[in-house]
Amino acid sequence: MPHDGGLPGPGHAVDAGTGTGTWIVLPTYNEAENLPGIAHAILQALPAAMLLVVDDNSPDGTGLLADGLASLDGRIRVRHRPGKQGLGRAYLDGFREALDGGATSVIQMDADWSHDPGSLPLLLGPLDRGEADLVIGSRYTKGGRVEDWGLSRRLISQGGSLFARVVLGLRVRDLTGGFKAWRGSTLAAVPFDGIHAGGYVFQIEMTERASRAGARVSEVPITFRDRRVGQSKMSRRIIAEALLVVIRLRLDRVARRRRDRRR
Ligand SMILES: Nc1nc2c(ncn2[C@@H]2O[C@H](COP(=O)(O)OP(=O)(O)OP(=O)(O)O)[C@@H](O)[C@H]2O)c(=O)[nH]1
Ligand SMILES: [Mg+2]
Repeated sequence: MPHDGGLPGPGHAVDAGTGTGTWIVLPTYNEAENLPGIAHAILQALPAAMLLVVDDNSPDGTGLLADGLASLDGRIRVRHRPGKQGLGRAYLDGFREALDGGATSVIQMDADWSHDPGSLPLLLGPLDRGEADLVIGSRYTKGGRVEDWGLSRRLISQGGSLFARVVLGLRVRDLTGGFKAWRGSTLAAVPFDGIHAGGYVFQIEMTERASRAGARVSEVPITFRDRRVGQSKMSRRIIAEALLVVIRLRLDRVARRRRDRRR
């Protein structure tokens, strides 16, 4: 087994410089216009990394395009899923494959240029130096930024992060972002079962689970840009769901504590 499933520890150094042992998991749904460029930029930033595209049978042919890229470059792999099952499920599938493939660190990012491939070495830095087990590319830490967003979307995003931070008692400023670097052993220690797979909730819950398992979480500043081309999938329903699930997570935690006390 390439991953030990044990708790994170400082003894697991990774080589961040070129991305040796790093797998980047890139979920795609209708990203044909973005994929070739972003794949190229990712592997330019981390030439020794593996890039795993997880495509949900995109109607625009992103999956075929990914196969073409993979046939030209041995660092690129493609996981095809039969249909759109949401971002969270795509990530979990990709994480499993990366860990089974022996990844010592796993990066998750969007394919729409919101997450700058130029920040990849920065994201791996704290893992490499043994300072953290989960690094979050953060819009809301000192030096972090969001470009192109109007006031309402800013307020929703920042408010959502703040809400989750207070309700869950976590010390992370950007809980809803999806640009993260995981130490492989830390990711392997996070239970995937029963996780809420909806976009925002998924990001919050993964960080919550890692933190509960003892992972050291740190944030590095990023500049987040709105997607370059393609359709946004933001909706009121997703936001409402996220708020409710955060409250549920908190209640679950209280219930767990009570149960443990009774034992
Ligand atoms: N495999 C897979 N990828 C998805 C799915 N939904 C979204 N993605 C990808 O996940 C990444 C983030 O999704 P986005 O649609 O950009 O979501 P967002 O950033 O919250 O919203 P916008 O950027 O405003 O559209 C992108 O690379 C998408 O192509 C899905 O159901 N399956
Ligand atoms: Mg996006």
